[in-house]
Amino acid sequence: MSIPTEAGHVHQATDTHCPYCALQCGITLEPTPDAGEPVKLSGRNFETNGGALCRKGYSAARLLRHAERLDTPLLRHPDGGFSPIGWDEALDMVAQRAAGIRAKHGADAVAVFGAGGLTNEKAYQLGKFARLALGTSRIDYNGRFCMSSAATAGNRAFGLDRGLPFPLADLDGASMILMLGSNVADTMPPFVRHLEGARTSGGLVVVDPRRSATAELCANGAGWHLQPTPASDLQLLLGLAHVLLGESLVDHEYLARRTNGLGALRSSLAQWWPERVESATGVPAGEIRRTARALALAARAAKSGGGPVYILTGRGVEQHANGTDTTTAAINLALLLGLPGTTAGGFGTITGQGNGQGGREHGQKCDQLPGYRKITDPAHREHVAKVWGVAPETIPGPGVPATELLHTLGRERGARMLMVHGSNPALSSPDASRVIVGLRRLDFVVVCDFFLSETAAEAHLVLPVLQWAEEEGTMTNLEGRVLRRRAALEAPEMARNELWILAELARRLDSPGTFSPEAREVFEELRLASAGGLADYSGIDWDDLDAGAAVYWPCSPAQPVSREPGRRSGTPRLFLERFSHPDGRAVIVPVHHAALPEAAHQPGMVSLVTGRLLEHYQTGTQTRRVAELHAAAPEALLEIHPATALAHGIAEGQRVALANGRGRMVARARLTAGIRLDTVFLPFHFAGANNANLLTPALVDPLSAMPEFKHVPVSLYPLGDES
Ligand SMILES: Nc1nc2c(c(=O)[nH]1)N[C@H]1C(S)=C(S)[C@@H](COP(=O)(O)OP(=O)(O)OC[C@H]3O[C@@H](n4cnc5c(=O)[nH]c(N)nc54)[C@H](O)[C@@H]3O)O[C@H]1N2
Ligand SMILES: Nc1nc2c(c(=O)[nH]1)N[C@H]1C(S)=C(S)[C@@H](COP(=O)(O)OP(=O)(O)OC[C@H]3O[C@@H](n4cnc5c(=O)[nH]c(N)nc54)[C@H](O)[C@@H]3O)O[C@H]1N2
Ligand code: SF4
Ligand SMILES: [Mo]
Repeated sequence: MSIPTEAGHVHQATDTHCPYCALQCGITLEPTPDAGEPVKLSGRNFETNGGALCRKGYSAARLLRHAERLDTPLLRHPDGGFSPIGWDEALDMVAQRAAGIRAKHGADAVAVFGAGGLTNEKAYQLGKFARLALGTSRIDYNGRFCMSSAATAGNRAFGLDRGLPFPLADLDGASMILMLGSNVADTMPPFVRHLEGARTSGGLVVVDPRRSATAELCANGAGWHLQPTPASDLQLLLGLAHVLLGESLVDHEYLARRTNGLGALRSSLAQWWPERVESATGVPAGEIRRTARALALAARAAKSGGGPVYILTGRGVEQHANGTDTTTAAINLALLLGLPGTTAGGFGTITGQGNGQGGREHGQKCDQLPGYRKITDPAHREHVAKVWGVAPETIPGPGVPATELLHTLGRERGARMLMVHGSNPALSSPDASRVIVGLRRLDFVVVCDFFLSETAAEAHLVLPVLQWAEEEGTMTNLEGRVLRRRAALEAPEMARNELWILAELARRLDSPGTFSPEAREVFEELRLASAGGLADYSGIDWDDLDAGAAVYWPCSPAQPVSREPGRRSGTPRLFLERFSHPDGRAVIVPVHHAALPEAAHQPGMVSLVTGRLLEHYQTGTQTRRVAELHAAAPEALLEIHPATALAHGIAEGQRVALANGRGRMVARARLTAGIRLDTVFLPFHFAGANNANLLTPALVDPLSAMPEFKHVPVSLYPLGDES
């Protein structure tokens, strides 16, 4: 797009998608007769949302002309505080600082942090910019905190990671759905319509230590709720698999034909009989048997024409220091039932951020190049180098994953300069105070954002970028379907398109390769770079997407795309003939329970689990600025069982300090009998003393580098109102 010159208004209705989560609900933006709000936003009948929106999506347009919107580059002065500067000066400064720090400390002294909310084009361009313009290996992104363990498990089992390997609407007719650690009723409300089939059949089973809004959907015979102790899902899943094998309820024919590894799994399950699992998880042995038998019965019925059976995971089971193995145990269960890659059901993981799927394919991950290629594979490097017009040696090797990148900032082995695009790690990282200290030690921090996030507030330079309704691009939703994000109005005069910012910086840094400021041109290059890769976009045409074609990756030029409404193109359903490992088989990886290093509680401690509220998105940079959302959820509330509260001398509404070896935060008690006695819950949407990540450890999963966000031992201290 061209650089906007004046803040303008939309002149016609524009079909686009919600800026927030991976459901990517369809919306329409129309001109408003009164100038109070820049556009009128309404739900559009799109396959994932059927016209419905949640409160966040519905109010998203209120942020487009928000009073606190950043509208000029801001430079910090030595005494704190920011003053406006011009774009040329700002970009010259970034290039000079990057070049200077690189010359002095080496290319890896400059680090880049990206995000799963960026369009495919921005994610692609950011990875290319880091490798070519900065020459650094140090790029990673917030998806490490989100989808990394599920992605690692999917790659290991199936040879390919696409969150849902089938269209979401396939769930509609399900007879049974096992939902592990996902609270879609709050995190993706329009998703709930796709659970109706399973609920009608009495087959919705939700696994969550809390009686979440999603667990509530199991009431009145719609299914049942299993309430394990936090971080014990691995044992629960081993127990379910134990029952299937012990009672000969597995699909032997499928296992023989489509999988490897059953033998090793057998011995790994031997010790996990239901009574033992009950003592590890708190889930009654009878419930474990009932669930395993119901799954087997439903899977068998599905193969003779009954409704399909799905196993789905969310962050509750994935964001653990054993997240990859726990997700693997869920995949193993689905394989034992003979579901993945069939029309009788399957396994899926529910992607979180708006472009959490595309954001993990195009090369902003430290070990990855576009098209889901590996940065360590010589053939992969050669392909991408050719598209970029450079020698393969020009592309640096693998960098370090997010937690390591952020926790070494300004330290001996760490970066001296950081560029942040689309994330607020000062709030969202584990052990966040360590990140804030690191940011303050850096020689130079540049944050691109449209609000002064807590991370931007720590920057030397803040660059104002466009919001979703002002930019063109593509996004890939939770189903692997590629969508068009469309500009409906002009941006504030001094805000800039991030593609343009990266292109301007690359030019100033004399980067090899070309950097276009136009989304469509970047998309055309992304197609070439991804061609032949696992996430192949080469057959996806921008004009087809514009015309509303439903295209799912992989899509090569050999797969013609249809624009006919209701027709799906590319690969809506993966694995129907073969899995993506060379022999076409899925791999059953036996996984084992090991006590987590932090699991040992001291007397009086409880398990803190963290997660989300309906009203707020992530660190709340955006939703805390929407008046009605702020009014509905103004501060961090601590969900605690009345009996646990009583034991700690905590009353409803009282302020409580939560503390452990890393830090201390404060929240107001909200008593609820829906949570386990040994567990408390906090959202991570709030800042300052309300930040839940002051308590989370930098403990990461050895396979995926996913941090332990969902199980933290803490002590509780009731506070007086003034303390
Ligand atoms: N309103 C809202 N919606 C969002 C977002 C948001 O910030 N706000 N963010 C988006 C993003 S990026 C993501 S990743 C998704 C996340 O979507 P979800 O995965 O649905 O969200 P969470 O609330 O993080 O976790 C889900 C559930 O896991 C449970 N849980 C915690 N620990 C455990 C455990 O050890 N075992 C089990 N079985 N369950 C556990 C929690 O109690 C919680 O109810 O939401 C997306 N949608
Ligand atoms: N304790 C705990 N911590 C967690 C989690 C948890 O469950 N518990 N969940 C983790 C998960 S799943 C995730 S995804 C992360 C999310 O946490 P973050 O990565 O911090 O994500 P956001 O809060 O969405 O921050 C995005 C920022 O980028 C800005 N922004 C939005 N779009 C763009 C854009 O296109 N370009 C630029 N430059 N800026 C943009 C927004 O204004 C905002 O300031 O948090 C993780 N942290
Ligand atoms: S569910 Fe997700 S995509 Fe849909 S309106 Fe809400 S935040 Fe937006
Ligand atoms: Mo996420």
